[in-house]
Amino acid sequence: MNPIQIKKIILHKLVMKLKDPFSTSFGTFQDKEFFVTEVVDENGFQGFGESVAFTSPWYSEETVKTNEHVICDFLIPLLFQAPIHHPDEVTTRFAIIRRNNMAKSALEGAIWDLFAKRSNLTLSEALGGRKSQIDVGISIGIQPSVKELIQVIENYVLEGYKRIKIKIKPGWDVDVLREVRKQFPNTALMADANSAYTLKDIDHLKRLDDLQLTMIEQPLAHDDIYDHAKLQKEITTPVCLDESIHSFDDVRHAVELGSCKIINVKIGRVGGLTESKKIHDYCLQQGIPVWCGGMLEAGIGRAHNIALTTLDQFVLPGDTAASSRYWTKDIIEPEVLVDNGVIHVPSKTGIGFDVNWTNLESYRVDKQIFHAKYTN
Ligand code: OSB
Ligand code: MG
Repeated sequence: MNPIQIKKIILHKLVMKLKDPFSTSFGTFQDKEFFVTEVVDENGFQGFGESVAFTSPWYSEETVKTNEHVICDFLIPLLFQAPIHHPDEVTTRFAIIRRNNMAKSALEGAIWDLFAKRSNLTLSEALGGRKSQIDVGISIGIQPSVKELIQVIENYVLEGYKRIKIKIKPGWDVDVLREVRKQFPNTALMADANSAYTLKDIDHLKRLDDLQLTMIEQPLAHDDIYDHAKLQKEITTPVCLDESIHSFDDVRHAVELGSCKIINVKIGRVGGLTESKKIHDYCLQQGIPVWCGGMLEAGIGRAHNIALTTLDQFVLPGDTAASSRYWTKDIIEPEVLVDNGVIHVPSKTGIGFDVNWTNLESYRVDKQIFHAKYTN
């Protein structure tokens, strides 16, 4: 295939209001500000990506503003240096820039979509995915009361979600989960602490062991891999790492140390689909289950998550819930539908969904266009 000659890159800045605020141990989200990246090639094919960093550096150090700075001032110029033969080259080309994985991923994802469309493949096929439908779970934010939490869970269980994830923090953990387990004895349940605990809490976290949780996600520090290994030795609930994982090597270190038994893959956090696939392939070989995390994405990011989840080792339901769980109207059509806990993988090429420009423009607050000038 001829190399991709990028003609222009368009950065659409959007602000979308969440239907309901989403609360975690580190803060509450009311709306989502992010970029849709659009990469246009010499034939007029368009590839789309989404940036996932939030406005505040609570979950990770990247923010909407750092994404913009790094994308505009460093990454786009690197893409304009030379044509691209395969999306894997983007990761190599971006390696000169340290970290800033969410900024990198926003562009890399658009190039994967573009590459798949040029190749007349779905993004799932281009990545090597084989599932035609994926199982999904849902992540539930911290609620005002246990009663309300149980009501919310009840609704999602009735909708068919395959696994319920409950956000926890000190003071909203063991007792809440025990009550939930009592009400839902046969539902797959897990807890996400978003780094709210330390090794001093080992005895407290041991109290989760008899609740048959599928896993506890990121109990300890966001930048730790070592202490999680100490914790995992002391508790029977499987530990899953989220915030601590930024690369294939982080996964390798965590697996070699025994820091976790499960990996949450977020495409943005690890710098793109190429790195996600590398992590997937290693976990498949090591027998480590993986699942696809979420960053409250709009439709384009959601479509990328669906495609990634079609890879074999995504054996646990992810956080890719229906568009309607987050947004009154999404930026893609059709929007992402969940049918009894399952998403049917679209069969159109690339991400498999069309951009709904009317909706996208209704959320757009800024647009920047960059024209390619190849330097060699
Ligand atoms: O830790 O997985 C997380 C939302 C924002 C920031 C971090 C996390 C989350 C979620 C929700 O759990 C995932 C989603 O529904 O997109
Ligand atoms: Mg998490």
